[in-house]
Amino acid sequence: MLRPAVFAAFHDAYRAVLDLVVTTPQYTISSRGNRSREVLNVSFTLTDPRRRTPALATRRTNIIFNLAEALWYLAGRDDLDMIGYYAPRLRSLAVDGARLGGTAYGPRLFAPRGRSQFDHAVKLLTADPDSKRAAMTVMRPFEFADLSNPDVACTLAVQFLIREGRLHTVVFMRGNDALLGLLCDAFSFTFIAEFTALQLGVPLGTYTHQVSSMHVNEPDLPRVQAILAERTRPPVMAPAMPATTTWHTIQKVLDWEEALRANRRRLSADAITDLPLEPYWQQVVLLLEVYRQIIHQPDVPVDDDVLAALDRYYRWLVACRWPTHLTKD
Ligand code: 5HM
Repeated sequence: MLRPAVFAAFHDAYRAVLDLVVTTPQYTISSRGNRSREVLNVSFTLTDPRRRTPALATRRTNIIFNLAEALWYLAGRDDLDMIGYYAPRLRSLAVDGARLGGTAYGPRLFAPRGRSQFDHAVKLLTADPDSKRAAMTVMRPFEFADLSNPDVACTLAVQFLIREGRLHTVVFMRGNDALLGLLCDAFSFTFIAEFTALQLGVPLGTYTHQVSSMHVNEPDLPRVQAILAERTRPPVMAPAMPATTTWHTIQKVLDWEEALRANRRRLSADAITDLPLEPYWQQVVLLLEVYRQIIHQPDVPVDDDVLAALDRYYRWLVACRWPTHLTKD
């Protein structure tokens, strides 16, 4: 096969990759203290990149972290203040305790605003839609030279191509943890692809993910087996990002993110519907409110009205991830 395997939804690509790596690994490796099963040169194409979250109860997907990470990238940020709130485990990667290196793709892709690699890619494709040049590099030359660097970017590059009027995205990774990193990376890059298509004013095309070393760490094998054994059929949705979405929209959502993270604001289900945002983005802010309650009011169940205002699929994901924070009835 000379071309990547094709799937509609990430759910099926994810299960296929996990199955491949644990059932027929090519190698067992041990790098930086991690023993892993590995397959080289794994790639897949998604024909519907909006179906970016797997419907797997056993995976306990943190949809709020996924959204926050994509927003953190778009914001061009590298601070732990924001991303460490959603994923405390990332704190161990920050050499100075405040900023992330290779994991922070935002400064490499989206900063400075107006002159970023992303802005140049959009300009290039606007001027020359058939261009093969709109490739943004992420890993930097010599990034691995310091052997003690705990955080070397795993993504090599992100390329956009417009073909027959649709935006196709290709992501190249040197290595990917098939259980953990793959899910987060596919989420962020398909989200960024959808935002990019809107900025270019073209429909969203396919998303292709190409990885040199696809692996699962051995301690995670039981989790992977549980995921592969799952037969759940939960509600699935793939809402489209509204066509009105601009950098201004992202900034408004980021302003809410900051206020909720700092516990300076709180939102009732009614107040959410009054926000000057499309329902799609209101749902994102609502999820951030759910997380504010989980973190800042850990002893109180998440407000039932707020949960009821969530789209069914988001509510299902929240219930899988934080069952003890919901009322029992
Ligand atoms: O030794 P190495 O630098 O490859 O360890 C980092 C590991 O983090 C990668 O091999 C990969 O398993 C995981 N990772 C990922 O899957 C890391 C990042 C951060 O750039 C990522 N996806 N986005």
